[in-house]
Amino acid sequence: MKEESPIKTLCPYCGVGCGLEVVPSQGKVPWQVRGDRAHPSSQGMVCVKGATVAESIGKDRLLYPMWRESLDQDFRRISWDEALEKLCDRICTVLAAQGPDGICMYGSGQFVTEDYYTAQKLIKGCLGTNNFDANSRLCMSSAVSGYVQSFGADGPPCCYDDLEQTDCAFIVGSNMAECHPIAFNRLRKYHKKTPHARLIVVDPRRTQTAEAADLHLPIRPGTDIDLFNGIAYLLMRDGFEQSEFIQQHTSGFADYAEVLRHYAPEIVSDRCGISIADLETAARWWGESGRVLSLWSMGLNQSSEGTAKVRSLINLHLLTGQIGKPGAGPFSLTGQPNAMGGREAGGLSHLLPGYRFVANPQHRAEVEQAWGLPPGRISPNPGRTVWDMIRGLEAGEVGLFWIAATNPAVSLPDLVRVKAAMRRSPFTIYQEAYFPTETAEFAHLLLPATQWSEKSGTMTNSERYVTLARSFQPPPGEAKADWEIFCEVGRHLGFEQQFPFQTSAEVHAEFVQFTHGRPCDMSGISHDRLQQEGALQWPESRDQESGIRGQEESGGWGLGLGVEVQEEALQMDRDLSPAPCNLPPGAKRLYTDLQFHTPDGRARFGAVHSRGLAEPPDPDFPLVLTTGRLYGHWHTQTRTGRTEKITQMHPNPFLEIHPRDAEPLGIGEGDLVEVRSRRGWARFPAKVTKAIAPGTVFVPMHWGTLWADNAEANALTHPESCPDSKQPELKACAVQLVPVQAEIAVREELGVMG
Ligand SMILES: Nc1nc2c(c(=O)[nH]1)N[C@H]1C(S)=C(S)[C@@H](COP(=O)(O)OP(=O)(O)OC[C@H]3O[C@@H](n4cnc5c(=O)[nH]c(N)nc54)[C@H](O)[C@@H]3O)O[C@H]1N2
Ligand SMILES: Nc1nc2c(c(=O)[nH]1)N[C@H]1C(S)=C(S)[C@@H](COP(=O)(O)OP(=O)(O)OC[C@H]3O[C@@H](n4cnc5c(=O)[nH]c(N)nc54)[C@H](O)[C@@H]3O)O[C@H]1N2
Ligand code: SF4
Ligand SMILES: [Mo]
Repeated sequence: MKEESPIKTLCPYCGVGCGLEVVPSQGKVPWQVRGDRAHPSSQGMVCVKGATVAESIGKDRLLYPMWRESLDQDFRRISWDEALEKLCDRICTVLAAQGPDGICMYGSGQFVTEDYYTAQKLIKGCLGTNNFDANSRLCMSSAVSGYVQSFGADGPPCCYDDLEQTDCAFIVGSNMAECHPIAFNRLRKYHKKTPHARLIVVDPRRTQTAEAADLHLPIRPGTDIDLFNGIAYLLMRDGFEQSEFIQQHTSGFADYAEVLRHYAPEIVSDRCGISIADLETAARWWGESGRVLSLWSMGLNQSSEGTAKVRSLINLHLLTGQIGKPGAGPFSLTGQPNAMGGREAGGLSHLLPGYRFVANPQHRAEVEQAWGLPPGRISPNPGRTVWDMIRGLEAGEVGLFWIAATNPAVSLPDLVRVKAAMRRSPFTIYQEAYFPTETAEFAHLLLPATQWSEKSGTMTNSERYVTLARSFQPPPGEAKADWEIFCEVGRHLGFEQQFPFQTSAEVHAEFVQFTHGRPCDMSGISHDRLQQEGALQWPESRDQESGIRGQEESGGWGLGLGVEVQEEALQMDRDLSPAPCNLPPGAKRLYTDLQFHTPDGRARFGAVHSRGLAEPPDPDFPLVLTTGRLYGHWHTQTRTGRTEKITQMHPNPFLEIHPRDAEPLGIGEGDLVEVRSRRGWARFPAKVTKAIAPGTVFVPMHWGTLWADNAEANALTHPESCPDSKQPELKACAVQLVPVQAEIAVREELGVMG
């Protein structure tokens, strides 16, 4: 029998963005999923998450809108009409009583770009508040602000081919083997067969990624800036700096060089907890390699100095001219499948579509005009970040809290405080694919969302490839795509003109106009082209694709963005406004011409010292807790907790602890340990291992209250954030450990039980 031609789509899990092929199956799961060999990023490979994604799609779905007056009541099913009525009534009430800033939406890097774009139009445009933030705040925002500060614009400049062309890969704060497995496969294969290529991994844990390294630097959590400055010190000492590059293409070198004087190897080795010899080796490998590629993710971003960490890493590239050529550059690995699309569509509270900024008057005017809204409708003030939303709930300043495609009752820091705040919310809407999830407990109105396989839309991966995720089966129950819900609400509120869309292709066609002439230009990309040609990489401008078509399409939009307008915008908002992009179409790498998006075209050194952890260990809380991911599970387990192969792979949460820390506390393998921070507690069986640096313990982030009792990583974490990116320090807080047996004995002795 001849096989039906497969449906081409995209893996909805991580930012590697693997292409998938789906074929109908007679088995228990009606679809069989495999890698798409034609996809440029993944070349036919998939990891366990992508391969098993179809299994959870049909389980425990939220099928109908559900409503309750207050959180102590049960939900009852209502119609979509009733749901829209209640939602829009509430919006009007809040607008009248509190003004637009009483409305908050918290979205997700798991939106397709079309969801993101319609949400921006509704919230920032029609309703006039910038209170839209996304879980990317917990994930990518330090990378965004680091790139913007160093290069004048966001956007990872590298591509996956660089993994196979580098002489030295420097992976820092990233467990690629488990979290970006297919990108890591490409690197590992190349590394194995290329004797001269070096792999350095910087991580307090000896992860699977570190296992593959030629050199593992198990630094103390939070000491990355010391390490980078220490490496730079040695690069300078040994004459590896590229003076010509520095002179012609950078600014701020003198201040940077001044900072570096304080980072002699003895000091750095002591702060980071690594040997001078290893530090020297790392610096020598960096200096001697013709092409150096750095790769990072949450170990840098999730920090109270995340932006400074990113900038200090980029500094090393600027010092040695390691950018704008194959196999080199600072490569931020994006976490979620469409965190990139979110940035392009303006999906953080300080952004507007097309890498624009709400603080820039020119940008606001362009967007207002294109949206057919009166001048001044878009607020000049950046909106609330997600943590400001939580604070707003505490203060009674939020009248409507709308959550979509994220599970904050597991994933936000300091959950005790978050849950108390969410309990105070007068009106919470939760737009979700599954029921139950932990966040449903805090919602008044549940809106059923379609997900992967049931909705069409685009996502951009870490290397700027845009892929169309296709719908190939009907929605369950009455579920609707997020973008459809946003459009319906918009129309219900009277914004018919702004929301004429019938298909996600139409939404996409409008969105890409906003990228024309911008650094993230994808105005030449359409659903049609993606269907026919497969994934396309930006920049991909309509001008290059077809000059004539471009002109026709831009008619009346006011978004042609003449260069003079750009220059003016730059004058008004120097730090925030990237210059127009003049790269060749489909450029695999950015900055090959060494022209950066800053007003003077130069990349900027950041002269920064480390401030250390926001909550360093002390005698009461002597250990640093770090948190992260496992290969099989995805975040809060809404899908992977419902996938047999994966729950077998990772049945339980656990605490990694070094024998040197375990012994004095009498903690043995498998013993239940209570972990306490200043904010909360949780319990985990101990995994005693030398794979973690002494003084540091690790727990996975995946177990919310639905999947285990008292094993929430975020019961312990704190919300202290990077001042620039507002990204919380989810990677480090101070904790104490108490073996549960000892705990019970003490309580018995004191006669207190419970
Ligand atoms: N299997 C799986 N893959 C995923 C996801 C998932 O849930 N499961 N989620 C996706 C998402 S959204 C994201 S954001 C990415 C995250 O991908 P990663 O960032 O690779 O994953 P994490 O485990 O959060 O953290 C990475 C490492 O940072 C280290 N670390 C902690 N503190 C420090 C420090 O101070 N300095 C340094 N250098 N390292 C430190 C931790 O020990 C950890 O090994 O993964 C994506 N891929
Ligand atoms: N301690 C600690 N906490 C962390 C982190 C950490 O490393 N440590 N990492 C942080 C990071 S980087 C991230 S990205 C976050 C992730 O945290 P969350 O965003 O809370 O995690 P997910 O489980 O991915 O939640 C996504 C939800 O969207 C639903 N969903 C899927 N598709 C759709 C759709 O198309 N529409 C709608 N409406 N819903 C859909 C899923 O069912 C799921 O409930 O966690 C953060 N929290
Ligand atoms: S590497 Fe990421 S995108 Fe690729 S199959 Fe695995 S989870 Fe999906
Ligand atoms: Mo993330």
